[in-house]
Amino acid sequence: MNPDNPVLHHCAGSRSTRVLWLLNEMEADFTLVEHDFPKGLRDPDFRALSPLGRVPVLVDGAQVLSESGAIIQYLCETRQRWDLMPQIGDALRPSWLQWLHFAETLAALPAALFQTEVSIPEEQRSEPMLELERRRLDKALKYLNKQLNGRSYLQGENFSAADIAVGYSLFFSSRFVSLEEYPDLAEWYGRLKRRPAFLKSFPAKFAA
Ligand SMILES: N[C@@H](CCC(=O)N[C@@H](CS)C(=O)NCC(=O)O)C(=O)O
Repeated sequence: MNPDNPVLHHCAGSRSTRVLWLLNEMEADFTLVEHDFPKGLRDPDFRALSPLGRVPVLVDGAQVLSESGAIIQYLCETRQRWDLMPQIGDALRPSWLQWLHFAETLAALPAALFQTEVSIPEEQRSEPMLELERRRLDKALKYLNKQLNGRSYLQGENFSAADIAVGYSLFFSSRFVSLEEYPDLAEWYGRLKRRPAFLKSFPAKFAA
């Protein structure tokens, strides 16, 4: 373990996969610390790094960051990966930032469905609430599908870290919807899934 390397705290299949995928795209040197979900996140040593007990956490020297969007931007900036994030002044920068943050607008919807599934006994679940979240998810996916029409990636012909952020949200969403209903979205996701860094970052059962 090289003490100069950034350390990523990760749970398989969780939001920290965004950061793992980015580090793999960058072919960066890093140390991966894996935790069991959710039990491992209650560990006091981990809680000292992440007060909410959530992943990802990236420790890079004195910096400790725990929002996947912030970590993506931080890594692209500090590693000067302008192929993955447009620089200030680039015409694509504002829409790149918009996509980076849209990723969490989208992920919040499957997260609500997932939390209900794992934390609330069936008889206590609110069907109207679940139906509302499903409709909001469908609306967001239809929007994304439309944006991807005629494009290989979110910003045109070139892959960027925005595709990683939103691509993970689509992975999460696909647990609850069939992508057949969103053909342009499905094609884009198929393109992402063929990337070697994707295959390295997701558990094999999800990469198929
Ligand atoms: N907005 C945060 C969300 C982080 C998050 O909620 N991570 C989930 C895993 S996908 C987690 O650690 N949940 C544990 C918990 O809520 O106790 C990000 O994008 O990094």
